[in-house]
Amino acid sequence: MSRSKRKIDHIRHALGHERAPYNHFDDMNIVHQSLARLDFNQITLTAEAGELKLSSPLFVNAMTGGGGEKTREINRDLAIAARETGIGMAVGSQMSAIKRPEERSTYEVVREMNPEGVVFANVGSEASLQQAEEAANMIEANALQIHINTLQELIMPEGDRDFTSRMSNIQKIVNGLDLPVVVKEVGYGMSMETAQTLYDIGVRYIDVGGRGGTNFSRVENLRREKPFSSFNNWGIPTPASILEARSSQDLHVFASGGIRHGLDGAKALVLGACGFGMAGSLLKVLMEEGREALIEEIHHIHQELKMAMMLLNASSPEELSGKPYVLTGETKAWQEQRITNGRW
Ligand code: FMN
Repeated sequence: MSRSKRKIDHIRHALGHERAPYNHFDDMNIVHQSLARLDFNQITLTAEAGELKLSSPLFVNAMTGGGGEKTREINRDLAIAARETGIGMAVGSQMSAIKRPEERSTYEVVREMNPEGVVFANVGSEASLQQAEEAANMIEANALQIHINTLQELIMPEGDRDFTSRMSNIQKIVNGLDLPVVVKEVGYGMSMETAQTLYDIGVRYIDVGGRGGTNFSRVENLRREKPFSSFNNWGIPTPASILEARSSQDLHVFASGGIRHGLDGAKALVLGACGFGMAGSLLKVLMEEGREALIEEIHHIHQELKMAMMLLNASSPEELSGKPYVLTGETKAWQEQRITNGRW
């Protein structure tokens, strides 16, 4: 199957696959505080993630490009929505444009539509430093994401099987690229061991990309004649993964995977994330209701986030970090069995 046909298939299956009604963010209750003392209109959403200055902790996470005109239109609309709402945006893997220059415009449109915005480039961990530089230059990126997606590759019949160069590739990019480099999962989450190993090779930004939203085991299984359904629930749920990553070294942790609304985003920030990405749910709004509806949805998410901040007396996203919460269910079990040296 061609790479561009695969991109379109991914979009169709990512939007179509069944999502569990339960999400691990439902295991987390932020403790309500009755004595609000802020002025709603003074609450700021500006956030800092290491060297990155963001006008909101929310960003559109990596999705597409490289699938011809359809993916160019999607990236154009996502970029316009990001510009109109002041949020960051990551493009999908640019390996296709590195291999086939005629696909470059499907990514370049993002910078054309949003000249001042924060934009993340995206490559796989098979990329060389030179390819990472090419991806970043293609869209004048402010940062680069390197995605790691081992299980997705294993389920994909045409997927990679040899990851022996992964660590050295990541290390070369982190050392050689003059931009923040975010290593990200795609829906399987990152453990404290993974976070520690990445820290040890110089990585300072990760996106935990946890389980709970778009499920690439399901997406790839829908494309297989004989699916590996036993792996459909593999992975670390996003809230548990934030706790795992934050219990380790001093990393800037972005949260993503199954964030449905501003309250889930606020919970991720309470757990110590410095920002949160949303992919599948934003794409669904764009594809089903159009660009204006997506802009309205992002404003709504910002309102929800500010409401949570108001309730917790947090005048900036950073101040949400460490606010009291109670965990139940499976997430409590993760915390009890895994977070032995946690800070929260
Ligand atoms: N992540 C990447 O790092 N690179 C990709 O090229 C990429 N392609 C994706 C394509 C689609 C259609 C979707 C829905 C997601 C893709 N992702 C990719 C993963 C997302 O960035 C994100 O990590 C994952 O979907 C979990 O977030 P969500 O539950 O909000 O969708």
